Amino acid sequence: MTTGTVDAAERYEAAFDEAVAADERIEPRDWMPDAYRSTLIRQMAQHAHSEIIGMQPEANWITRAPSLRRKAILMAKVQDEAGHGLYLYSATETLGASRDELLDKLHSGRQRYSSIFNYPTLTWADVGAIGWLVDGAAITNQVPLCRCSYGPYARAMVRICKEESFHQRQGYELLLALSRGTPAQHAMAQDAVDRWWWPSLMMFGPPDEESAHSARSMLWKIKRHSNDELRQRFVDICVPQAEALGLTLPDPELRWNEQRGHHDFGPIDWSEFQRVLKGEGPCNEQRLGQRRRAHEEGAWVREAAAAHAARHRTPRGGSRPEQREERTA
Ligand code: FAQ
Repeated sequence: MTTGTVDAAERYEAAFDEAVAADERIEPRDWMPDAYRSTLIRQMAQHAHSEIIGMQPEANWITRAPSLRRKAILMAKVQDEAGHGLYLYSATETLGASRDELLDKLHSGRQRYSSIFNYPTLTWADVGAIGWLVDGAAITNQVPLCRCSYGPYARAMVRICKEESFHQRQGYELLLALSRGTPAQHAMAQDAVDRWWWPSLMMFGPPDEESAHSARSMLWKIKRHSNDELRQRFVDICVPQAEALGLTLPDPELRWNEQRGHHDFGPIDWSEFQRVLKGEGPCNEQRLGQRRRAHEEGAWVREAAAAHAARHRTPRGGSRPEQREERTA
């Protein structure tokens, strides 16, 4: 490498560091370190995959929703999750990763999706618990991502968070209706919260001392808070909400700590988290199998869409093929 090239590389890196320090956004055509790019692709792809795999547990209840109103709300929510996946795949494509490549990595198990979607939805109350807890955890984690240093990701997150907030409210309202319903409905709501509470806490990722990527991601302002900080924030938000719902959180060690100004909570079973990450959760096989099947069965839609796009693509300064045919006819 010549001295001139070294100087230029150093200048680019300094400009990148300054932009991050000044809270400016990094845009797709800006120079960025390779590791920043690959960290973003890893996190954003995992996030996109989570959105589309996350459609499955709730979609399981669309045909069995107890009323037309509940069914319409649930269908809209599941469609929103598909939309979030699409914004995030598009945002990831701005980093030079193609959607085909990302989906291939998901289907072959080379890229992750959130651990939470490997748990089953056993009753209708699970739809409420997912809205309240899973979407609630997602918002807590994602609101700071609206200030992520990478522009396309941050902008996608603004819209996603608005929609997630509706999702969280519909889950809360659903659980409230069940909690105030018959004793059997109340018990069903409590059982769902008992099963979803701990996996929701795991969504925030491993404890800070075991989080491989946090320190660097925070330095680059991709992440604004550590996994444990956000987990604590979530617990503090949920405790009064659970009281208002008339439901209990399944943790005997949960109590307000005056000194810390936060709730203390019991130990998380990280061995369960690791098992789920290794593919040994209750639904890993089912979720990935269903995703692969949906992809294969949707091949004809992708082919038709590509053929339609090619047919309507107007060459620069020229006319569409069918227009040319009309003229020569
Ligand atoms: N599940 O060093 P860290 C939603 C992996 S969207 C699986 O702490 P990082 C909406 C991590 O990838 C939910 N894997 O990693 C919805 C890494 O593995 P690697 C998804 C996990 O990236 C609601 C390793 O562990 N949200 O719910 C998990 O700094 C309802 C070490 O971890 C996002 O993706 C996990 N829970 O922090 C949809 C938000 N946690 O790559 C439908 C964006 C960690 O080295 C219905 N992502 N790992 O092999 C983030 O904020 C971060 O990526 C974290 C992890 C916080 C998830």
